Amino acid sequence: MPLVEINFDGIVGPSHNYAGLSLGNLASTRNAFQVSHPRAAALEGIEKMRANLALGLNQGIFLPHPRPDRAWLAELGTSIEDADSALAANAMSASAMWAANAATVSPAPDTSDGKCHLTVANLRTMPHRSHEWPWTLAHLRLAFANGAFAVHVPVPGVFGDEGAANHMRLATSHDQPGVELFVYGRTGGGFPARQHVEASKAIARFHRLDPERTLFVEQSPETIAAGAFHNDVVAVANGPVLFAHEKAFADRDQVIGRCGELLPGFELVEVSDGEVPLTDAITSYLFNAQLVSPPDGEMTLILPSEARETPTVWNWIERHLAGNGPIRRVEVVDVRQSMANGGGPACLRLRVVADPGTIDPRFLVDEEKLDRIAELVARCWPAEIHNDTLKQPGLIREIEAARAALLDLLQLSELA
Ligand code: SUG
Repeated sequence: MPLVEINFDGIVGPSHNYAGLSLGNLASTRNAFQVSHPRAAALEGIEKMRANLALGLNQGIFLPHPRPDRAWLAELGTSIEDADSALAANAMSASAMWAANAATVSPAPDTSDGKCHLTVANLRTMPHRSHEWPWTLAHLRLAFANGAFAVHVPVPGVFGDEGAANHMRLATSHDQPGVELFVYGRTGGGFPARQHVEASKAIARFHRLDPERTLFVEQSPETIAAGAFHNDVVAVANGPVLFAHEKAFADRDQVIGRCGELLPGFELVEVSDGEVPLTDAITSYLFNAQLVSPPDGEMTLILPSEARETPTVWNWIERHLAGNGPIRRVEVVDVRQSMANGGGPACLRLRVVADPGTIDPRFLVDEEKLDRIAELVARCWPAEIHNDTLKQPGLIREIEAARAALLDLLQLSELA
């Protein structure tokens, strides 16, 4: 079986809530303490996966992590019963749903040992995300146990790493050697720069990448200050195409020049600030789209519905489709519950280029498996969560039972 791209989506967990935990992520701050709808959120995510399957794409899943994270609270000398409300919110976050932050992935054609390398992200900048990695590692060690993969532990927490959200790959096609771009931020602005260049460099070494085909690119401080807390809020790549806002990178000309030199057939689809101001790009998540190559060959952009509701963005899309640019089709998906925490279609997925036959089939889905997961979600996920009830024993029991039922359904007791 040839190497294909598989999108692994994080199933939205039963504790999904709005706690305003991510400074610099404007949606998270804006929606702090709103009532969340975990059941609707998970069903939205499942519908997005169905849309991917309908395009003929391969689809995988990652599971919600145990919440509250009792082990993490114990490491802090407390428990969910005794923790104050701020710490309890950090232990209850369903943030592992944003699988783009799970790991950085370098497909086999790019690595000197011919393995697909994955490094789990340490996510150390935000306390509520800093305790995801042990469970992410457990997932990846199961899903990618085959010798075709090498799974690495996170780089030391002194250097922040947020995974694939700050990493892009350009290649003539998925199974050809690519050019990998690691995008980092410089500290010093009003909002945290969550990706450190030393973390990116360490990952490139562990992944045995060709230094000649690996670029370390600074994200423009202006975009971080405007609320683009990850590169994937202002740029996305697929095959030989880089789709980016003109302000995405600190040194735009150098990045574009190097990509052109390194990749024959490189195509830039750039959106100017005059066409779509940075603020519109960030609120609509135009670039936090999944840019994919379905088997019919029509490169497709999977956008959140907020993009259709933003006039500058939708006008740009209509103009692009009417012209002869590389993006030939647009699919609109409703992931509003995730968007309200700053997570668009691209945040919800981790891309892995691999032979599906080498992956533990429990982590792969088809329509029928999604039907069964959706039925369980509709039955077991809380309908809504008011942020001031996060410590209620009844809610916690419901959340823990929901996850246990999902592990049972998917026969993944190793993750209990
Ligand atoms: O890390 N939001 C996530 C959103 C992650 C989006 N991922 C990508 N861009 N790839 C974050 O900021 C909000 C949680 C809260 O406030 O309750 C949150 O964690």
